[in-house]
Amino acid sequence: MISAENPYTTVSVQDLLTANVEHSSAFDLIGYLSQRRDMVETALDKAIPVVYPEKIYEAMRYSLMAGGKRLRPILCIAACELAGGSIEMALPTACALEMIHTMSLIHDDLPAMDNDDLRRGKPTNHKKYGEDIAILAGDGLLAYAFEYLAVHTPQVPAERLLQVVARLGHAVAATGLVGGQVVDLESEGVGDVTLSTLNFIHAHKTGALLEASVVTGAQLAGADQEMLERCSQYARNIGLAFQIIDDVLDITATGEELGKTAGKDLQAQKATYPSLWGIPESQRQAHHLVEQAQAELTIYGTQAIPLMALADFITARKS
Ligand code: GRG
Repeated sequence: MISAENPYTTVSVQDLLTANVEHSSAFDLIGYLSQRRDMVETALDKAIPVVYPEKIYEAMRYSLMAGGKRLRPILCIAACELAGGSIEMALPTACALEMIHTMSLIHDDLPAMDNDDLRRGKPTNHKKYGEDIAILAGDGLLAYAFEYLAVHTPQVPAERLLQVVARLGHAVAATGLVGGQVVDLESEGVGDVTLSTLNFIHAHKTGALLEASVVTGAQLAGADQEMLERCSQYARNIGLAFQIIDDVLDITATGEELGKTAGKDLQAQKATYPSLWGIPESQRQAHHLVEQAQAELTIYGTQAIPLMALADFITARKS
């Protein structure tokens, strides 16, 4: 949906039209993203109703339903379809990924972490509900994500579902988001952060959940080892490209476009890809990573077009 209500969370038509879509010239990326996003929003809305104690459910929904590109769920569904699975079997995991991602944004914005006031175009969760409730809203979303996919996934054998649960846990734990965040916090204000430390931070903080999104989608459909490895490599490349573009946008985009405070990295003296390479080289590296990601999937022909187009979207996005 190209919504006027929440400009921070929509996919800009112009971005998509100017994207490099050579792999998908006949593919309606705008329609695809908008249809998938609506589907995910509807499922998320139903997943967490407001019951007693209302305050915590309202706080969880406040951030979860504030929009966002819904990139992780869309990647999960696309990978499941690539591997021959259905949208229905991927949707609960897709929603769980968005719950986990939203949880990480709530905690990342806390005063003890990035201390931010604005997210997805709205006051951050702790600004609206207080730190205590924001921490609990994150905890509630994280725990419920696992319950939700375990209880609601149809047509998937239990042992496959167990692999998905393990993969997600690995992406969130100290082996993933948590580990990346710790090194990020330790690196703040440190003048000489190396490229390998920067890569570690982002492969874990941002890349792990993006990779899990694609890999769990393929796992749900019972993909073979070669496809899982190709999906993994595709996702590692788009994950890094995504973060490089995120760093560039922190400098070039406005707070209104981003829906969060712009220029935060410079202000916090954070090491970023543009600080190491400059903006033009960062953009070139991101494009190269997207091409490498797409090359992993060319053997799947037209079946891979949505994932190819999603990779293009990552470098073309403006928010
Ligand atoms: C997971 C237990 C647990 C703790 C969290 C706070 C933390 C540990 C990790 C931080 C993870 C984080 C916030 C990484 C940044 C990832 C990133 C680039 C977010 C922006 O993603 P978009 O652009 O956002 O997809 P939208 O709003 O579109 O969904």
